[in-house]
Amino acid sequence: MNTLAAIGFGANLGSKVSQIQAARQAVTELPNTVETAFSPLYKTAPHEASGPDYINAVQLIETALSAQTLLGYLQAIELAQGRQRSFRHAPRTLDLDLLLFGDEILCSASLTLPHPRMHERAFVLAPLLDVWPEAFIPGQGAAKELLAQLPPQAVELL
Ligand code: PH2
Ligand code: MG
Ligand code: MG
Repeated sequence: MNTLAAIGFGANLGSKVSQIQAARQAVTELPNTVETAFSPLYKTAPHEASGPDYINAVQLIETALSAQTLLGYLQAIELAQGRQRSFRHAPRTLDLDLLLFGDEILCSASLTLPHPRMHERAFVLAPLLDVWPEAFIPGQGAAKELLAQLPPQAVELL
């Protein structure tokens, strides 16, 4: 059975746009997975983090993979594109976050669904709404209303 999943893309080191494009292609090539939408790219100020501006985007996929298997693939793509894990929220060449996996709510050692901070992040909600205006975050509410309630964050179309 296929599940509709949302993946957040971020990069603030290196060739940010080409890294996001390469990662998009890599996700599209995962087994039993098809892309259904890819948002415009956004230039965003680091949120609760330091370093250069980010490029952010959101991809929707339909997949027959499990959430845990998909997460493993996303982490492998991050590593293949030079991701290093030095400290929390450190600048990175590529960050792929599993945001939503159907309407699953999950809290395991390796994966929390929905992504635990997505509802506070304009750099996630704005591109998510571009591709899915009715997006609903289980346990939080409608993405549109959540974005409207956030304090201003520097998020602009690239
Ligand atoms: N990711 C973070 C922390 N802060 N800020 C922006 N603008 N974009 C990000 O992708 C981002 C962030 C941790 O993953
Ligand atoms: Mg992240
Ligand atoms: Mg991440």
